[in-house]
Amino acid sequence: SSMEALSLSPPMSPPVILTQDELKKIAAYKAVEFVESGMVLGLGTGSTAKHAVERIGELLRQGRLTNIIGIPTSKKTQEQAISLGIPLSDLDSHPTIDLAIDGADEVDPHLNLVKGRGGSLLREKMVEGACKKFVCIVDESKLVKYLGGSGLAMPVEVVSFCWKFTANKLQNLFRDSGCVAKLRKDCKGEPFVTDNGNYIVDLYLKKDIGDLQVASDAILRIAGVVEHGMFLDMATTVIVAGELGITIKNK
Ligand code: ABF
Repeated sequence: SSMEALSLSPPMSPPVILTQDELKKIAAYKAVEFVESGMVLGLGTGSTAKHAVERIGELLRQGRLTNIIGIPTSKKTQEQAISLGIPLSDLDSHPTIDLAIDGADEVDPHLNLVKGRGGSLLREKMVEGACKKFVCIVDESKLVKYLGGSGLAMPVEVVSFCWKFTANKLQNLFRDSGCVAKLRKDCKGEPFVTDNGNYIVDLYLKKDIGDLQVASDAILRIAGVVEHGMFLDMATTVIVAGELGITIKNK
């Protein structure tokens, strides 16, 4: 009978729902599998990259990795790496990096990224631009159809000098996309200051900004802009952790 059939079938295990932080950790640990002894490593910033840095520290401690040199992408990551005993250096001494592992705020279908909601986009762009391989690690919530598509900020680092002037130029540049430019504030309501002593203007877009390379060039031509958070054609691999497993996308 159908009752028997039911009782003979294996017990149904309850679905395991992973938290977003667990997904971030899964992506991070997977990326660290690409790390080999002797590598110069770009160490990312943010709650996802933090898991990767922690894991690298653990493997070093266990002697399963040796001779690693880390190049941190922020003061925060620098502190974390020091606390884990990861030997550090910088781009001046190591202008070529074997592999960087870092998170992102958005990933589009071509593996272009938005980064910088954590505020470290300039150092990230310098370090990840100097890498032979850049493995980006995200949970599936970061996937978007087009950059800006999450409705969250597209960050631009600007000098503090007359930031309103620069913010207005940025807003005008993307007025056809309904752009609103806002100065980022810290928890005390003061302007957020980056590791490089600059401000961040967050761009909010209502629709896509068209050709990303054209947009990038136009942003960088505005005097007062230091760097923007679009990372175009930089990620060589994106590891996405989702409820149904890990997806690895290669360029
Ligand atoms: C860094 O951390 C930044 O480029 C990005 O803004 C942020 C992502 O943070 P999280 O991993 O905490 O979502 O990768």
